[in-house]
Formats: sequence, structure tokens, C-alpha cells
Amino acid sequence: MTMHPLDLFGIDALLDEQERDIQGTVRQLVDQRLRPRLPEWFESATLPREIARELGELGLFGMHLEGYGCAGTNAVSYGLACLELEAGDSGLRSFVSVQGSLSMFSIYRYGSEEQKQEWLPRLATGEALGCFGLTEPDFGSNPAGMRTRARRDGSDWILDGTKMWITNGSTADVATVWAQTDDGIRGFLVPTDTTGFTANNVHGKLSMRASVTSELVLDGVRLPASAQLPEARGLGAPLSCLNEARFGIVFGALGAARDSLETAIEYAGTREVFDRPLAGYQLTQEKLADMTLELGKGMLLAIQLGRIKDRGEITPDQVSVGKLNNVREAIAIARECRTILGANGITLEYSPLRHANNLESVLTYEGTSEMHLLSIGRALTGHAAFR
Ligand code: TGC
Ligand code: FAD
Repeated sequence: MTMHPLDLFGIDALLDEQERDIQGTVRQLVDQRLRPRLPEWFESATLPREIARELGELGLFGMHLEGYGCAGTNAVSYGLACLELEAGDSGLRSFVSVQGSLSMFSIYRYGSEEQKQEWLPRLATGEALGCFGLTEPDFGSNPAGMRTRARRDGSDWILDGTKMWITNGSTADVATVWAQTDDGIRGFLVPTDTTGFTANNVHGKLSMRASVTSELVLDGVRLPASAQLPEARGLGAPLSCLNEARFGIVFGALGAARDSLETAIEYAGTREVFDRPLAGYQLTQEKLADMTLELGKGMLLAIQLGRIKDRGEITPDQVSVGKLNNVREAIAIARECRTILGANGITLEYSPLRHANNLESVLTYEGTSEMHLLSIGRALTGHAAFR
């Protein structure tokens, strides 16, 4: 009789029935419909747009938002959905994070009623796709320095600049673009068929291959005044959207870790070395036990942060604690699981190295681990050491 790693922490007992149902439904979707195709998508560096409708039908896009066709679940449910998607592949979770937490949330929180009516229902079903352009070639960790500029021409806006590393950039129908204006940073909704807007995909990625990553070029893009997000003023607006997506990652990264650990435990049970199962050796058991501790602690942290978020009390520094810890531990778990698989572990047949490679991106995007360390350092000392 063996136990599942998370049973040792009694995690299920911390969830209510609806949360468990949502988690089970997403797990079933991933296992039955998506998992069989993930290695192929990773190898061919694609993520078919068609899956958007299926994810939309399940209510996964903007699922923690209210109205406009969104499911209106609590934050813990959203986190658990991210966890199950990332147990498949980080590219799937990214797809949902960018659509719901960055594109839809930016419109939901900062858009006009007309903008919400125009975009949110279609983004919720997956009929339309969105992307979020904050990072630039020379300004990633420090978006305050962005060079993309929006200037007035009569009542219109003209946007010029380049955004880089934008998830879903070339597949999106609408881009939320952040730009400097005479009054500081502002956000704009750019329909991607606007003249002067182009998106070029990044090729040769060794990580997050089942995900589209693009450069956005804005060359004299003319937009009506109504394209500006009226409620977004200053850098705090895009950074508040990042809190939403980072929260999803707190749970999501643990999905990649859990799937790696389940794979390693199963493999160790059947693989014989020196005439008996690998699982029976103390070194293997030490690895499995240590990883179980970190996975379980990460889950407790994620659920705790989810409960705080559901009370409306979560702070950006608390999100940094969760993102830093859970991504750092998830990548360590995925790499350690790969060692248990020996040479088989370097193939696409097994998930741990695919997860570890993906988690290299997760460690970098939505604030690098260094930036989250420095944010926590600032919270502890009052000194901002990143400047
Ligand atoms: P700072 O002076 O600290 O703050 C400027 C203003 O912003 C406010 N603020 C926040 N508001 C909400 N949430 C947060 N997390 C916030 N952090 C700061 C702050 O209160 C202030 O407001 P105000 O009213 O006083 O002006 O800003 P700073 O320039 O010193 O930088 C702070 C720093 C370094 C922490 C920030 O720039 C940062 O987080 N950098 C990392 C950038 C980042 O995470 N980029 C992610 C791009 S999107 C992405 O990666 C998508 S991946 C998609 C996928 O899942 O596929
Ligand atoms: P840099 O900022 O150049 O950092 C390089 C290194 O220097 C890092 O280790 C960093 O931690 C360190 N560093 C930086 N500043 C300091 C400091 N002050 N002190 C100490 N160390 C420091 N962006 C979007 O806007 N939208 C997206 O949809 C999006 N999707 C992405 C998808 C993928 C697959 C990837 C890989 C990235 C994506 N990004 C996106 C961009 C991502 O947010 C940035 O890559 C990230 O913020 C880091 O910026 P950078 O790559 O320019 O690194």
C-alpha cells in the first residue's frame, strides 16, 4: 500500500467540494484530451489555437472575474485550475494566465464599460485571444524605463515602439499595450489588425515550446481616444495585473512539480537496478521524501495565499513569497525527478525534463526570482536594492 505525496499533508481536506470538483474537471480535461498531444506540441513548438474554445467552454478564461460571461469562481479554484493545466505543460497554464489574468483582467479592472462589453465576453469563450505587452527588448525587470511612446494627434493616439517576449503575441486579436505618454505610463487596447502593428514569433526556444512567444512592433499605430484604458494611470496599473498572473503561477508551478514526482515514483517502482526496484534504495527514497516535503509545503503556502486573496487582503509582497518559493522548489523537483529516470529522463516520453525546461521561463517571467527576492528584501528592510 503506497500513499500519494499530497495525502501525507491532507491537502484535499483543505478544499471545499466546489474547489475539488473544479480541480477534478480540469485534471480530467488535461489527462484525457491534452496530455496525449503535449509532447508533440512541445517538439513542434506549437499550441493550436483551437484549444481555446475547449478551455473557454469549461469557463477557464477569466474564471475568477465576475460578469461578462466569466465564471466568477474564488481565487483558490482559479489556482487549482492553473495547477492542473501546468501538470500538463506550463505552456497551457501560460495560455490561460495571459488570457485571463493579464489581457482580460487589464480590461476588467481598467477598461471602460464599452471596452468590457466589446472584448470580455469573446475573450471568455475563447472566440478572441488577448496578449499583454509590457516587456521591451531593453526593459524587462525594469518596465518603468519603457521606450514605447503614445502621443496625441488631435483626439487620436499614435503608438511607436517594440515589445518583446509577448505570449500569444501573433495569435492575439487584441493586445493590451503599455506606453509612456506626457502624463506617465498608460494602457491601450490595440486590435492586432490595426495598420502599423506586426507580431514576429521568437524561434529556437529551449523552454516553453508549447506556447507562442512574439515580438510586437508598433510603427505609427493610430488609435481612437476610446482605445485608451481610462482607469489605468502609472506603472502600478500593469504591475497590479501581474499580481493576478503571479498568483496563478504560485499554484501552477506545483502542478509541474506534482506531475514530475508522480512520474518519478511510478518509474522507480518498476525500474529494476542491481536486481531490485529503484524505489527500494535509500537514496531514491531520500529524494522522493525530500521532494514530497517541498511539494506539500508549497501547496500549504498556495492555499494559504489563496484564502488571503479570497478575503481581498493579499499584498504584492505575499504574492512574491509564493511565486519565488513555489517556482524555485518546482524546478528543483522537476530536475531531481529527471535524475531518477536516468537516460529515459532526457526524452519527451517522460515529463520531468520538459517541465524543468518550461520552468526556466517561469523562473524568469512575471518577475525573475531575483526581483522577487529583492521585493521581499525591500519589504523586510525598507531599502529598495534593485536601484
Ligand atoms: P515602484 O516604484 O516600486 O512602483 C511603481 C508603482 O507601482 C506600484 N506597485 C504595484 N502595484 C500593484 N502591484 C504590484 N506588484 C506593484 N509593485 C509596485 C507602486 O506602489 C507604485 O505606485 P505609485 O502609485 O506610488 O506610483 O516601481 P519600480 O519601478 O521601482 O519597480 C518595482 C519592481 C522592480 C518590483 C517592478 O518593476 C517589477 O515587478 N518588475 C518585474 C517586471 C515583471 O514582472 N514583468 C512581467 C511582464 S509580463 C510577463 O512576464 C507575462 S508572462 C506570461 C505568461 O504567463 O506566459
Ligand atoms: P533582465 O531584466 O535583463 O534581467 C536579466 C538578469 O538580471 C535576470 O537574472 C534578472 O533577475 C537580473 N536583474 C535585473 N535587474 C536586477 C537588479 N536590479 N539586481 C539584480 N539582478 C537584476 N513579458 C510581457 O510583457 N508579456 C508576456 O506575455 C511575456 N511572456 C513571456 C513569455 C516567456 C516564455 C518569457 C521567457 C518571457 C515573457 N515575458 C513577457 C518577459 C518577461 O517578463 C521578462 O523576460 C522578465 O521580466 C525579465 O526581463 P528580461 O528578460 O529583460 O531580463
